Amino acid sequence: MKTRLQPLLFVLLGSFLFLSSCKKQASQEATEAFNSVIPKPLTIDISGGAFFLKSDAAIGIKPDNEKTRAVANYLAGLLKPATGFDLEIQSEDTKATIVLELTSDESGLGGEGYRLTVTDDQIVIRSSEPNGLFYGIQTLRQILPSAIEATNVQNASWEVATGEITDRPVYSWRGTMLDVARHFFGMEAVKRFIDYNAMYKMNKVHLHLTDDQGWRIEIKSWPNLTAHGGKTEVGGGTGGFFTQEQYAELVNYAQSRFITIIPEIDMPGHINSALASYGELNGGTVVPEEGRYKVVDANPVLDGKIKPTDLYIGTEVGWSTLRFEKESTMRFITDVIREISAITPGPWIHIGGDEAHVTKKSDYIAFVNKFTELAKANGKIMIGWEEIAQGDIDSTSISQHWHEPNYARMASEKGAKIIMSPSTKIYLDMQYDSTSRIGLHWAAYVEADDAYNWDIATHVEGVDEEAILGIEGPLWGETIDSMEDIEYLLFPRITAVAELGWTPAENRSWESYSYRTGRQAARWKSLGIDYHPSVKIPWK
Ligand code: TNX
Repeated sequence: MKTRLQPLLFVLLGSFLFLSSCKKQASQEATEAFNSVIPKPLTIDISGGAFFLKSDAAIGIKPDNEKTRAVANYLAGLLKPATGFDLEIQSEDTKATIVLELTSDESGLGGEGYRLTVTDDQIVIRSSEPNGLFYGIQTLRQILPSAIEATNVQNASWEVATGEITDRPVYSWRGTMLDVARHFFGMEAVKRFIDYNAMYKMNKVHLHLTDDQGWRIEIKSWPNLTAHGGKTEVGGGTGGFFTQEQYAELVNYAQSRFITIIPEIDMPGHINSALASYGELNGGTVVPEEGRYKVVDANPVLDGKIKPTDLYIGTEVGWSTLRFEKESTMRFITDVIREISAITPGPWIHIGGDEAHVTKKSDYIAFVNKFTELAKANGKIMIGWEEIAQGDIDSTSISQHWHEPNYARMASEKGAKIIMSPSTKIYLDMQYDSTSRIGLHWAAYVEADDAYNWDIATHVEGVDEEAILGIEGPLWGETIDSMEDIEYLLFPRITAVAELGWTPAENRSWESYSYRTGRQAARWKSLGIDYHPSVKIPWK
């Protein structure tokens, strides 16, 4: 009896062991998604199994505090529309289906770094700071099926391949700029723009709030700036502006996505919208001279007062200026910098400083020095476009390189910090090629590969690498007037900005990046993004 039953028992035991260890293998799709994250993570280890997100899943947070709750709520909100799941948040629970844990054990990865571990029954994201948890969530988003981005419930199997990703960024400054001055974009568009940046782990969004064509931020002590100066835009549309309360809402929205808003008030040039709003700021008539412009002192007078300039709806640059010697100018810049600083919790304020072609050089330098002093007095770090290197700047200022390598070297020699925005590589308003329906091409045509194939650290020879904070891709607004226009110029190039800023040069290659970018298209379609189907990318 004993001997006859034994083989049968072995067979039964064997098949039980086999069946219980026979976990599901990851599909090719989930495996590819795990390997296609943008920006490319530091290390990726794939272990072959599969995790499935189901409706009974919960999100565990540890420790349970305001910050981990906020991140968990963001995650639940992100997963809800496409899955239809109401994921409960469980306090101090490291056994939950998805765990978000703050732990000093991961401090080696820095505050923005994270470790994401997927096993067949659990997903754990660990970081030393909430920022890292948020970036881990962005990675999780990309390793879920692309249908996760849909705005209504999808009939999908929410599979994630098992494995581990450890990650951290190279640069602390990763961002883009949106010009809301040439054409105005309202709250909804700017929020979307912020979300697109968050998706690729960017941490700065710079808003170009004023220019010749429009003043877009309320200044309570100078109300006509927006009442009059905000009324139009390039081409003659109705323009618009943000109240200070709306601006605060944008700052908070960005902050909840670990993005700092950098407000730019462009001075002393690019200032016609202010000169058109207040005659007392108008320092003279601008006349063309040998293809450039010149300010003549003749002040047109109306009713005993200096006449303001006319509003401007064209696209020429470099023809307007504040006058340093005017008392009203000093009051104006003092008030504006004070009010902007007061509504901006972040440490930075951008004072423009570009293309002041009709400002006397000595006045320009005096302006930069005055801006530096005012920014400091208001507790802010001053950022300016590269030309500010001509002023007495030091390690407390930041210069944004866009065109002239000499200015970048000059800033570096003076000890200033540098943000890289070279127009020939990463100006997001440049056309991809001559057939692009919108965009400019004064700097270059910037195809997807041009935007990717360069390096922040080595782009300008002779700049101290330590001085470089990171990267910003500016989207100037002369030719864009809708969300579709923004998306067409932003996608796919935003992924190049993100990867250059995040991933070490030795981990980057065009072959890998273009493949991974090609796989983003399905996500962008789910999100309704009108991306440019660049011929350089192998779209999937
Ligand atoms: C130059 S770059 C400008 C902007 C224009 C842009 C168009 C810089 C600091 N100034 O005023 O909008 O080119 O590409």
